[in-house]
Amino acid sequence: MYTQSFNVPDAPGLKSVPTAPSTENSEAQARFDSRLDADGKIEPQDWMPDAYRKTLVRQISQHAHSEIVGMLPEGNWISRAPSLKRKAILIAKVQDEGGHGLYLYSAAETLGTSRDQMLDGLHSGRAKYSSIFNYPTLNWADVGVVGWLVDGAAIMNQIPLCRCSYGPYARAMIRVCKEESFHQRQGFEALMVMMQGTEAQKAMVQDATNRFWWKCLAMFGPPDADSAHSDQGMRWGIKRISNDDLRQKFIDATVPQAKVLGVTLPDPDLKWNEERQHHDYGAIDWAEFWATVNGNGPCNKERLATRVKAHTDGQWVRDAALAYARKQQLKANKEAA
Ligand code: FAQ
Repeated sequence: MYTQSFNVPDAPGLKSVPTAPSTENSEAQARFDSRLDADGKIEPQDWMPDAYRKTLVRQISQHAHSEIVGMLPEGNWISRAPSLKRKAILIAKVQDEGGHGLYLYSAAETLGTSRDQMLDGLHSGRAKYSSIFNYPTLNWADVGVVGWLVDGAAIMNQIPLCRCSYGPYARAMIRVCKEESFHQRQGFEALMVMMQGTEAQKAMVQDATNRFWWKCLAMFGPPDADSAHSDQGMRWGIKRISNDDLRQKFIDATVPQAKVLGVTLPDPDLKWNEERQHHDYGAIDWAEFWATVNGNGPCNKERLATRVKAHTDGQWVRDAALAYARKQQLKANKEAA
């Protein structure tokens, strides 16, 4: 389905470095520009323009927040999974998402921000996380559809990020994509089983697909024409493929999967366009997307409240870890004296 081998060329003409280099440090800027021109990596110790650093902190921290908030809709079903096997798979998957958050927070920390600062951004509502996690998971089929479509969309977006110009982010993405690829397959397999079951089970899968399809298309971000960060992100080699192009690739890859599964994608305008060699599709409700991104989706308040409570309840763990580290340090100092 989606594997590390999924790759596509960069959008032509968009990867060149900014035409107006900063005057703050022209020699370092020239080195930075030529590294990007040569498709090389920028590492934490390298000089980089402030705006590049800020963009990375914004994107990587939002991505990390999405992973840990993304644990909540699926975590909701761990205690109600229909079998021991499904429960074990789901626990492992949710745990993987927490791990992805950790790789990503660590990658962002190399840019000079702290975990506390990033979490403060999330908990105060200043920082964004993916819109998709503000929708509820109402039945067991939703868990399968999250794996199939949400992880599927996430991989489509993340595989180009394995070639991102910032080394720590690119390397984190390689591991994340391998795990997401397993997540997507397990979701599809769980749905295949349900589609061979009773009429009621098949109806649950169709209902979950109907509710998640359009929200997954919006995960790729606003249309290119309205995407504030795309042009600069592409020039810096952070983004490699535009929001609309990734969305189109996701649709083209998912249509045949829906056929195999036996579900209908809820878009009467979805059809193959011979001339474009792509599927045409209907209009996405961007007003609903922005309302959700801006805090007014069905579960925004619940998600944030759950995260804040988990953080507050975990204070004693962080205190204990720090006390233990201090004790070990004192012991080491004594032994060295
Ligand atoms: N939701 O100018 P652009 C996952 C914001 S991980 C919320 O196009 P950009 C794993 C955007 O931040 C899913 N906000 O922005 C999993 C910006 O606002 P700002 C997360 C969105 O950065 C699976 C404004 O709109 N993946 O699912 C969204 O160039 C299952 C303008 O947009 C990543 O984060 C949205 N959908 O492109 C876990 C991947 N779209 O910051 C558990 C890395 C846009 O100015 C279970 N991120 N916005 O206030 C990216 O590739 C990019 O940041 C995009 C947005 C493509 C998301």
